[in-house]
Amino acid sequence: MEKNRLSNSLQAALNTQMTKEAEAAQIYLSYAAWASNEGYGGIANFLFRHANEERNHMMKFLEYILERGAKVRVEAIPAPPKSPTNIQNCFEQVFEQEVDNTKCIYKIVKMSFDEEDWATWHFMQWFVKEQTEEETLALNLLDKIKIAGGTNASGEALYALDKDLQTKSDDAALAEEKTAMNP
Ligand code: OFO
Repeated sequence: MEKNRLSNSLQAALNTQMTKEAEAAQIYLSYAAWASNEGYGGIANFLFRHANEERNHMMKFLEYILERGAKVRVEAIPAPPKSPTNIQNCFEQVFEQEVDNTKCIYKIVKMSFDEEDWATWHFMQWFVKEQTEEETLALNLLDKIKIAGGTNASGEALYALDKDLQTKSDDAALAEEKTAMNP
């Protein structure tokens, strides 16, 4: 009896994405370590929390592949890129990394749509929303850094930003949750 409910192509794509989420976790981890070394404890804390989020995403893919009776392939994780040069560069790289991940997520959404694999399509919708949230969060942070002075931000402004990120929520409020009274 055939138990695998995924096509070969979706099984491969979901496995690749599982490793991509692990790679994202490593990238956040390396940026967090860099920020901590630079003395930005709050930013490091924020990035460490995000590394855990990405690891949770990896687990979601792993669990889903198993749930569909398919085979999990645990592979080597590519090394993260070199350390950022400053705080602005750090969050620019975070944003680019998230956009790149969104493109990979969209490819799987399209594949599942084309194959009429509605279970996978439905599973992937959680990631579509999550990516919008993560891109928004990175963009909001880049705005804050710009207001603080960008690459010329004063030590005082960076100190305030670092403090802010220590306790900042890990989620960004999305348009669908907003109202006229609560924009
Ligand atoms: Fe950056 O979020 Fe995973 O998918």
